[in-house]
Amino acid sequence: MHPLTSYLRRLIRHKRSNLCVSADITNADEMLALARAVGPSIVVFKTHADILSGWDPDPVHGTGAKLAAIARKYLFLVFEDRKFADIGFTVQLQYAGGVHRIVDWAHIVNAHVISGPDVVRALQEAADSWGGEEINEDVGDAQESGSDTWKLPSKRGLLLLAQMTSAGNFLNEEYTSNCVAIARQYREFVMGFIALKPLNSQPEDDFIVMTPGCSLPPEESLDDSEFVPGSEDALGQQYVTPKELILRGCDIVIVGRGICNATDPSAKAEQYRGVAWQAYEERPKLESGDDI
Ligand code: S5P
Repeated sequence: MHPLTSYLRRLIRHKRSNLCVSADITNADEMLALARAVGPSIVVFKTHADILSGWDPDPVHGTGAKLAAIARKYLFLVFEDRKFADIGFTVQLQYAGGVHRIVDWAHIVNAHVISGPDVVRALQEAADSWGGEEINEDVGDAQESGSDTWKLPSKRGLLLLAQMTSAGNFLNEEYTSNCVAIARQYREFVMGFIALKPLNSQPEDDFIVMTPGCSLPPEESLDDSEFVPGSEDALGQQYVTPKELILRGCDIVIVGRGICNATDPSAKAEQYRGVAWQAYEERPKLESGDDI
């Protein structure tokens, strides 16, 4: 099993959380404030670095280093939702270079395999060339949250986009199974998938599944910041409840606007965590190792 997958599975049980908050907001300082606010309730924090104004690129004191420090304090993994999709040479530059230097601070990234399997090999090479040492500025609240028990694996991980939530997308069954085949070739780097359901089918498969398009039914919600499950937003995003996703066997539910736009994001994250965790405890234990 990928070391970050086993780390994540332990975190899930420790924090009683299957929740990933997606920071779909557009200012770097607000993104860091959100990470602190929802930190206690989540196991993964998902970013879109390229939508943020005010990104500080300093490798030691900048936004990425601060986010990594907050992640260490509250015990969660950082997932940069970069959706790499280019030729191998280019994705290596996008992963390790530019303003964001994603590999320095994001434990997990994701990729489309539309350009073929070499995108995975290229990202793996870039991850392997990365020093393995996180440079975390001490941002005041970044005390070491744990002993060796929570020592982060020094490896980076990749999720493949095997299915999507947007209406009319082209990721059909054949594409999904090709994705799984590529993941099997690169087990030491690929942790799993963005998908709508678990995709493990062979005994040695231990891929994790993270699923967006998640929203609470209006009658259960603390406020009106989300979309109605079973319906779409104005741009084709399709929603399912956290309970249904977890009962299907998904490991992590990803929630963006339902939490980011809430009156009280930290209370809302805690509500999502509770609902998803209750479903997780109710579901029969799967063979994928989620109860190990
Ligand atoms: O198929 C997908 C894959 C992803 S990563 N559908 C998605 O919605 N996402 C991301 O999840 C999307 O980029 C956004 O950041 C988040 C969903 O946000 P929400 O506001 O709809 O919960």
